[in-house]
Amino acid sequence: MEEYTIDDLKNMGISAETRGGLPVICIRNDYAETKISSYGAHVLSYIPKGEKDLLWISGKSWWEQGKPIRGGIPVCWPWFGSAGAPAHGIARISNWKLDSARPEADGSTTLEFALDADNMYSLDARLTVNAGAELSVSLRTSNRGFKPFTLSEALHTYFSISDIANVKVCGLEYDDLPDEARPFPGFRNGELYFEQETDLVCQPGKKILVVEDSGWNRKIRIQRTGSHSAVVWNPWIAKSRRMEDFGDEEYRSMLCVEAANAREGSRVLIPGSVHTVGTRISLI
Ligand code: TA6
Repeated sequence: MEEYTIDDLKNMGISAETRGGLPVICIRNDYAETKISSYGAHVLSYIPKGEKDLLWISGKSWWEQGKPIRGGIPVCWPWFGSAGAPAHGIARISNWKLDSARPEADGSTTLEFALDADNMYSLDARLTVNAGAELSVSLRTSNRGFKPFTLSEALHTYFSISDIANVKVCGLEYDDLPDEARPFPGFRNGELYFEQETDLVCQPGKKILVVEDSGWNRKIRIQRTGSHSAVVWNPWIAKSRRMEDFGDEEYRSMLCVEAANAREGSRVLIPGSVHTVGTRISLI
């Protein structure tokens, strides 16, 4: 990481704090307050000036090494879900290095985190967060090894919502839904509503999806790049009760819409190749 003095960082609106036992970096600039833990390179909150947090964190989340934080933007890498063990990969339970921090000419702030190929997969990961009028997160994977690697991944964003009964997701087509989920009761007239557990790995979905929340009269725009899969998840009642780090009623206040490459959307990285997935989040 470039050498910064505490004053340098303070002048960039960057400060350090902790949550539970985990390190947290706080960015305050003219646009928003954003918090990120170097544990998992995990964006925890993004609060544009005058707005509510766009991201959601469980009141029952673990805040300890070796366990994933429940909420924010978990980095699922270098596999998605049960494509390996532990579920959703090693990135979200690893300590990343803060490689650089810089103010941008537009007044936003950029942090870069690194997870180096000393992990057993010969893969380098870089996560870049730009916090400004929008929140942009991108994950770059480099195959430093001598064998192809099948990469699956997600920027597993948990959005904060007024109530699950008040929201819908716009931008998915019927044919994007996984075969085994069709016909999906909540999918009507090109819009996805939530009336049951919803766990959809959609392929490919439009690059721009919108979460419309009539309860808070807000629309959250999600622009995916380098992402062939759009994952939409709400655990609903029974699964919420089964998760130790998730409140029984918390399914009402969150919704995941994820920029991913999963299942048939997985990417084969040949030696020396690089792949970047990104999500850009904003209120519209
Ligand atoms: O992204 C949806 C999903 O794969 C669901 O199947 C559910 O397992 C969710 O991720 C949360 O996974 P986690 O390992 O964080 O409990």
